[in-house]
Amino acid sequence: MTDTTATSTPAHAGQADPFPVKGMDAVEFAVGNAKQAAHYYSTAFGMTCTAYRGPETGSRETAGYVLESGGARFVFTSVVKASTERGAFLERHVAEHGDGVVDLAIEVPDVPAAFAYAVGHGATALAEPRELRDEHGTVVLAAIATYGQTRHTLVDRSRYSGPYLPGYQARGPIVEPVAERNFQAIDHCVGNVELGRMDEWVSFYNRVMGFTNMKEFVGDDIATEYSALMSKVVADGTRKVKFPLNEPAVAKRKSQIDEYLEFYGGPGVQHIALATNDIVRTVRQMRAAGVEFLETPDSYYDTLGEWVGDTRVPVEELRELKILADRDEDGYLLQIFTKPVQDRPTVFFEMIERHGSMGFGKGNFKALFEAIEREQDKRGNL
Ligand code: TYF
Ligand code: FE
Repeated sequence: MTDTTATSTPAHAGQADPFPVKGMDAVEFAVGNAKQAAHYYSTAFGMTCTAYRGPETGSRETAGYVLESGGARFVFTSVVKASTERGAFLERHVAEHGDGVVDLAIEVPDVPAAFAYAVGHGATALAEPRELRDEHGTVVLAAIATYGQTRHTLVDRSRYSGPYLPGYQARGPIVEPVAERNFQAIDHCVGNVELGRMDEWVSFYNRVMGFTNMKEFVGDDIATEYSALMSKVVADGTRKVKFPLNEPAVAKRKSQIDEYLEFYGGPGVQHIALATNDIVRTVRQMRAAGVEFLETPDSYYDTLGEWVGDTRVPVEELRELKILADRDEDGYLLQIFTKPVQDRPTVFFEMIERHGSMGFGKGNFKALFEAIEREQDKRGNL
């Protein structure tokens, strides 16, 4: 965790950003049963279903549910009856990986320009720029490949006022919405890649999207001691889109990243971090709804005050809810991690409340990785 390339300031200060982005557009999951996933993310995560497509709306191949919480948008897609390449791909994706992320869609101001830049710098094109129209206007889409079977759709919805995309119809919530939303934005999306491949994927984002490295990373020293992973973070010039990338490290025990790669069947999205402005209320609400979070030992809280100092939330309340805290030169953050949200030990979520800190909680890596290792041990993974 040595700081070499400190870049908290916008990366392209004074220069034109080579790949301007507006933010994350959506995270799309391919799942075995989108109807039930939509219900879980409504009841357990407090998200609101806003749009749907399926056989009833003329989509014979797939059913898709759009769920929102503030500016965070998830889409859950299941195959009803495969009839195209995409349907067959989604069916295979679920068979091979279980429920998982197929698309980290990014909103950009100019899709043809972004696509041309990415492909011109070596990205694999998955879908050429195309316009989709309905009575709500026009959306422009294109797609490029990233790690594993994951892709980045590039979206321009500046001339569109519909609920999501042409083909989706607005619909009401599945359950009575929570009084106050649990989170309002996607903070970062983390990818797990194979041993020795992390730097290639960091270069991919540097080259293809002009993303630059953030200063926080897990290097060799930490990797072998306890984390069993290496990690670097790339982000766009405005730091709205942040993609940490992990690879397994050879350490004392089986890496949590190796476990992921084995059970997911290859590289893919490991966790999605969701920004909340009241992590206490969020965690109370999600725990009450049955969401399981990683445990943190009491000893963590016995010394927390000494190095983190005062935070908005008293240490005793952090201890009660097992929320972690970290501080750096810019401020502090509060964070907590769910256990995997499917039977495979693969995708999980993080809730994060930032107060100035642009970091990822490196002061917590030891406590966090020990908590993950206790879960690995329960699964017989020693
Ligand atoms: O996104 C991050 O970097 C933090 C820390 O397996 C982290 O959330 C890194 C690796 C991991 C779990 C959390
Ligand atoms: Fe994270």
